[in-house]
Amino acid sequence: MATKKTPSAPPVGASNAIPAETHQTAATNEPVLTTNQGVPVSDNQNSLKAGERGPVLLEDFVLREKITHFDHERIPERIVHARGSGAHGYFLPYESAADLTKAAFLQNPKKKTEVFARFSTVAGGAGSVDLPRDVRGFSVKFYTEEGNYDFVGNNIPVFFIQDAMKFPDVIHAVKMEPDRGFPQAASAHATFWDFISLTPESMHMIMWVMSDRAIPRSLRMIEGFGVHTYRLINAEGVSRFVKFHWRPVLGSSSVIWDEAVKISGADPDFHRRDLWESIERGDFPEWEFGVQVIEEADAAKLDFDLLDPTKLIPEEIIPIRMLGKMVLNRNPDNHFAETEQVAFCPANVVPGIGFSDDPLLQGRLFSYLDTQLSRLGGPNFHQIPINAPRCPMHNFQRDGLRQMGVLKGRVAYEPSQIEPAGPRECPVTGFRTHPEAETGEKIRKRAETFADHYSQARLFFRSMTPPEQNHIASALAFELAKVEIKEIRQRMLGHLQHIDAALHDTVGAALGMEGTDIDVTPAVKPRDLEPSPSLSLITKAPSTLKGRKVGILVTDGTDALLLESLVAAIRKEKAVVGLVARRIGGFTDSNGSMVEVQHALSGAPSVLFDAVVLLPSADAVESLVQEAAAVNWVRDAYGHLKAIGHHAAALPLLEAAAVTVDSAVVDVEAPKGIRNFVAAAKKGRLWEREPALRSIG
Ligand code: HDD
Repeated sequence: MATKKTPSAPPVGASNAIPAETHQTAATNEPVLTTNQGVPVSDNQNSLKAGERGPVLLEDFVLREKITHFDHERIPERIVHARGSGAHGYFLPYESAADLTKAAFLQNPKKKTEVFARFSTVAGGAGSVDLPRDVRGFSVKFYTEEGNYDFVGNNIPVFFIQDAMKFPDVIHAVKMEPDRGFPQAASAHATFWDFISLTPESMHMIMWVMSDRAIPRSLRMIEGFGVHTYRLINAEGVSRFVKFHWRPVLGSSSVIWDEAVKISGADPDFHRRDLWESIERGDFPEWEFGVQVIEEADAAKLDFDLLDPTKLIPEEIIPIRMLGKMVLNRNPDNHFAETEQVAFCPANVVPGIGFSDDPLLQGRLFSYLDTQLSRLGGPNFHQIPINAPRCPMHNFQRDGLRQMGVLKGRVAYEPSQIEPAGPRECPVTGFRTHPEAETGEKIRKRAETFADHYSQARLFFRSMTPPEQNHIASALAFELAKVEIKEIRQRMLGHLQHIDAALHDTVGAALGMEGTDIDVTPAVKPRDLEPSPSLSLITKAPSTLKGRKVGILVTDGTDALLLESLVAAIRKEKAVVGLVARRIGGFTDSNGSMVEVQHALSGAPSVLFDAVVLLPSADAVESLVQEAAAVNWVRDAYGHLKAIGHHAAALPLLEAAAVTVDSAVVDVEAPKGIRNFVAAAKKGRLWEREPALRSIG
């Protein structure tokens, strides 16, 4: 039988091709960017808005097509924020916030609202590690009596870009490079810095992402920010602008980069495990929820545009008013059903909360529901238990993929004579958009008021303590050293010059590229703003061991009494003790009792603890000195600036690890030794130790 020849399909885009000349830029002969319909695009930087500071228009088919395509690029994992950890809990207001908002869940200090929170990294896949250098997502679904309100923010108060039109670009740049499929969960590669170095508006966020904020100690210790300006509207219809904040009650701490690298290997689930275990043991994470309030009439007095998501308002200028507290007190029953299938959406608001015209927010209002249609398999994902409102829900939407309800009746519309008693709109309790006057041309244009890209980057850097500044410089040197294209590094040095001359010089020297900058001309001359000490984690670090973990290295013959006193003192501070021995089976203490331990030395490097104590017996210490894992345990704790408690028998181990005794290396057998160790551990890290141990670059 003769084989039938299948005609080959025409190449995509070949048939009816528009003449080539309309698809080449006049200036450089590059191919013209088009939509998926082949329509040439005039502006790939700005959404279509009603006036340059106005809201984005639904008519913007270029934006909608670009975002729709992006939203559906990964199935079924989230295109961003794929790796997340979640927990259930509740929110309780401190007092009525009726002066600010009519939102029901913010009225009554006796009324708890159920919540589900999810924390995430942005760039990595669902199976990636917990501690890459990255932004953390901070999402909270409030199941209020007026429907679901979703807070969908980050642990950093500003963003890389000013317009949602650029979101697919920045995410494509940071994700693994499409041809080679690496690197996973890392911004230290050429495509990310290529995009960033050509996007001056990202410089403020870059300072944050290169700071220790991007490597948090625990999800229980991250701050949360709404990033955009939102509105709160009270019962009288008065609208005020707000910036939303979450503050962890435990205080904020970070790890340092060398720890992050080692933790990623020792425990890739470091954050997820920590959140899970703390809830299991009844040590419930808590956050305060607050707002910075800006009267509409005062918005113009700020020295930047409130609609620009690359800017923050220092707390020294507008303090945060705390509205209430969230407590996470229950782990999910099933990770997939809850943490994976939960769908957050910034468009899910309740009466009393409203949006601003921030063009990044406006794009987000479209993107989330759209992406969830494919991730969660159709338009009925609001019926999945974790997404379903806890209050009654009635409407005429019917059918569709994965419809779980058996909805009765003949009428699925209104008005209706057949079924006059169906659900009907209610002008009194129904959601109303704050009536804001909008004027202006339909236009793709970035407002002039968005043009200052360096002043707040400089403000952030100059608000840091010296160790924090050094870490930013080291992070930049680390990341840029991984960029093989010299011009990208040179252009970044050009930007750093406008942020801080010392930072620029330090990074330039660390890269060995002094004097090679590619000059960058700022659109607006950077200004010197008043530093904001509240932006520094070190400045506001609480003195506490609460929620932290102390590792105690034990061996056969460890002094039982000393161990008991130490454990009691540490637990009194509401910290967790982890006993580490060579074998997981346990050890025999000085009383001859067999004691269980939680960790084997080989699997529990000291990076997993916030402070350590060395309690080997005199007989066992020599064998530890021969053991790299034990020596590294001590050396790393010292290098990571932690408090180290010890007794006389441990001195050979301190010596083998080249530890120089300082105020955080404490003999726990000395008078008040345990108390002194606890005091040193409560300080977190001994920053004064760092300059002798680590240089930049
Ligand atoms: Fe987004 C997920 C936070 C800009 C589009 N985003 C997502 C999540 C968080 C944020 C926390 C994870 C939610 C979860 O746990 O399920 N995103 C932000 C913040 C932004 C931001 C704070 C800037 C201020 N995002 C942003 C833009 C767009 C998106 C500009 C698109 C126009 N984001 C998405 C998305 C995701 C998402 C593609 C992926 C998975 C999902 O929504 O459900 O729609």
